[in-house]
Parts: sequence; structure tokens; C-alpha cells
Amino acid sequence: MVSRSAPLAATFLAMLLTAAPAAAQGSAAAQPDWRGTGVVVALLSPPSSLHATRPVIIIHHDPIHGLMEETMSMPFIAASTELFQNLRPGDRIAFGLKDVPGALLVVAIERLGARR
Ligand SMILES: [Cu+2]
Repeated sequence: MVSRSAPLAATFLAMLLTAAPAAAQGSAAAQPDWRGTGVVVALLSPPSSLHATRPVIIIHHDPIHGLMEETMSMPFIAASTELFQNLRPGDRIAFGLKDVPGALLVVAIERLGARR
């Protein structure tokens, strides 16, 4: 994890800078701006190497049409560590993203299918 954190963090920052201008504007506070699917890579409660005060989830996500057309592993800030309950690495998930100033925030996570 330690050796992979630096490149992931750099990718994260690059994604934030490129994703924000293209993102949809406004909508109800509770509604995700984007929905994606993927596999949980890591669940990081704060403080972690990726964020001092916010929970971070690394997701190997499928294409999110209109936002990121490529499959990739990347970290997202999570709205709450409560979203991590009953999750573990390897779980396939559907998730909702909210476009907030400076970040794409994971606001909802649903585990898909049976655990292997
Ligand atoms: Cu991505």
C-alpha cells in the first residue's frame, strides 16, 4: 500500500483538476451527480496516507460515462466512514458521486451480488 500511495495520490489530484470543469452543475444535495460501478481496492479511515481527516475509498471503477471513460483504480473521498460498514476489499459495488468544490465525493455505496 505504501509504495502505491504516491502514484495514486498524484492520479487523484490530476483527476480532480480535470474532472471538475466537465462535471454537471447543481442538483439536490442528496442526489449523486454521477453513478459508477467497480470493485473495492482499499478502505482507508482517517488519518491515512491519502488524507489526514477524511475517509478515502480506492475503487477500481468501470467507465463512468460523461466523467471518466476509462477503467482505473483511483481514490475518492467518502462522505462518511459509515459508508464503509459491511464492505471489504474485493467487493463489487455501485456508488454515487457528488461533485463538490475540490473533490468528487462518494455519497452512497451499495454492495452488489454475493461475496466470493
Ligand atoms: Cu477514475
